[in-house]
Amino acid sequence: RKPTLALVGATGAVGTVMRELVSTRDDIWGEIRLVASARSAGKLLQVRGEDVVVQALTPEVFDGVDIAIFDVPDEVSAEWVPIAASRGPIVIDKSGTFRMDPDVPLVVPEVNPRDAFNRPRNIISTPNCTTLSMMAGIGALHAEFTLKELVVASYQAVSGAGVAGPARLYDEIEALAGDRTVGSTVGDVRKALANKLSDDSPFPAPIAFNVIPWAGSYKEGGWASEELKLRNESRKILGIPDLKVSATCVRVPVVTTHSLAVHARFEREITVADAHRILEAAPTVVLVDDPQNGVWPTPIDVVGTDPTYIGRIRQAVDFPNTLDLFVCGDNLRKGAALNAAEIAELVASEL
Ligand code: 11C
Repeated sequence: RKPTLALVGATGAVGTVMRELVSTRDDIWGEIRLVASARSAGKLLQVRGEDVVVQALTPEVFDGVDIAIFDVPDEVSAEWVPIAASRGPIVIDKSGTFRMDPDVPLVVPEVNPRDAFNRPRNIISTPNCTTLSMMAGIGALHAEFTLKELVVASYQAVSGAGVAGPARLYDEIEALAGDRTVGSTVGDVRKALANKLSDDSPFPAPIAFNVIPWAGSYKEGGWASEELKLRNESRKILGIPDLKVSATCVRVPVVTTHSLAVHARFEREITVADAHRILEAAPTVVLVDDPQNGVWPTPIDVVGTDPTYIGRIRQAVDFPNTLDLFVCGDNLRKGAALNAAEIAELVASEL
């Protein structure tokens, strides 16, 4: 019998990519059940070229399900993931709710696949898209050179904030288009937007023509939740509890694909040639690193694809054993849906 898969949050930004992925990857699934809030129940959505009726989130919807992938807000996961897990399926949860629970593995198949098979709560978490964007590459470098410190600046796409993110960016661009002076005096972008759009935005400042040094919610000490997630999740996935990590997360006017500037210190000397050799051999990493010829990864050149792209690899001049590099990864694919699909395929192999 082929396993039954439930996709919870099937109508969201990640859910949409999830349906596309299960329709195009190796078809190991029997029934694929689509689940969403009561508001979306009854809708028809396509999976594997067929219309499937969306079912409402209820305890019974998990009966007979082998694996359930959740991509819903943290508070919905907090309530419903334990209910689902208690009714049988292995639950793969994309929310932040269970990631740091010691009884819930946090899995990136390229880095710590074995952790997926030790899951006391029947739950596996999948990391934040910002963390995930660099994990395959950093994990491969760590396996040979032992990572000691990470300093990261992110350049995060608006779709990280869900479907409302791109909607807002497009609205703002449309509202500002045509005025070739806007962006040249203090307050002119805010004023132009206030005249044309409601201030109901998923972002705390205008995102068109701008960058915003904030992603997520406020945490003690002035940290944004994304920055602490990147630190704590990297430590757990890599299995380095005392890894030194510091991050600044920034939202940029890119639709999809997160980028990260990474400053990584290792236990011993590592050269650019070492990094090239390791990353070229990493199956899900694409090395795009020929700066003399203008070759490096950019978000618009990688969006919609599965790998992590790495370039601009330099040996830090003033910091021993340290590389600086630039990573791009589609935040909805490897950053979210793809990692969950890969975990599902991994655990399905034991069913
Ligand atoms: C963003 N990384 O770009 C976030 C979205 O913990 O899974 C995902 C939040 C999370 O806004």
